Amino acid sequence: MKRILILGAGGQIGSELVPHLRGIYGNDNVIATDVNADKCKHLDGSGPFEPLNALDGEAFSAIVKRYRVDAIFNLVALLSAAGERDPRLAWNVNIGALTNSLYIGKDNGCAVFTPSSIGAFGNDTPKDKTPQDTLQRSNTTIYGVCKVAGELLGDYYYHRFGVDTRSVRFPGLISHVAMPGGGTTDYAVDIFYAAVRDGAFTCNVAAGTYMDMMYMPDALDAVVRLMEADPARLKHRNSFNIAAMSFDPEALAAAIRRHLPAFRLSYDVDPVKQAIADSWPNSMDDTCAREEWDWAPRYDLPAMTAEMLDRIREKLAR
Ligand code: AKB
Repeated sequence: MKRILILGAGGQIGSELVPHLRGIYGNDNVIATDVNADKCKHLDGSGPFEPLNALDGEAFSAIVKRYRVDAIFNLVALLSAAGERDPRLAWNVNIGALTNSLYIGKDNGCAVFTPSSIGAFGNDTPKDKTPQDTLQRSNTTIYGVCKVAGELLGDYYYHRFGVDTRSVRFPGLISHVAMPGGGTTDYAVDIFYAAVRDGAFTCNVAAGTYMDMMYMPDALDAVVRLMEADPARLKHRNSFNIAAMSFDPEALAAAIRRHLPAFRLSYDVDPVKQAIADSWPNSMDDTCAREEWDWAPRYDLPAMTAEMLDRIREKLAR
């Protein structure tokens, strides 16, 4: 990868992936784009930015040609809970941005990275140590339907046109830079802000609900490692299970209490989010990612919790 275009640079992943990639590939070689320029203010001056609606294929294609892009990272998505509020919009945005990335990638010789998710699994998927290749037909969310379709589309463009498409199934991502929005796993970020600010949190997902989660530095590392992996080693492409930690709200609260012993957790369960969470795996088996491109997370629950609390304390103090 020499010239990378990021779609959705102002989102939860993009806000950290853009500076991370600029640190590796050089500021001028990472072109940030977002439909909402205001969300990218924090990137000001650090490298090129173009306002872009990824659904506008002509404008998208013109930017790819102008910057001679050779890798497109499509981070545009309406997340799981937000998708249920407007399924038609979720399909149009999630599949529209991916379709444009794939055909523009094909026409311009670009590799394409697009994240899939634990949301690609559904009610009849095996819940524990969910295998890499398994049942994905029982999906109950439009977000998940888009993710399954996206995985199939990515593999189709690889087999049919030779586009170098690669993807990971991200767990819930935990970060202290940009907030997630509209996801089912958002509680695992919100809880840290509430713990530092109020010493208490009301969780919208029930005790005993286990989901895979990952700290953002590991997610950024996964993207770079996968995109730099030797293609001859890849037996899979779209998408790899990757896992780092699996916990329920009680286990997360217990980890927070090691730093803030008085922290209180209560529940006000959101039935839409709970049904989504119940349909997702408790934990994924990521053996294929470990074997095919040396995936190895660095953060477990205690290490992530300690760092999140420190960073959020600093951030709120500022
Ligand atoms: C969501 O909760 O919708 C996302 C995801 C797991 O893909 N964070």
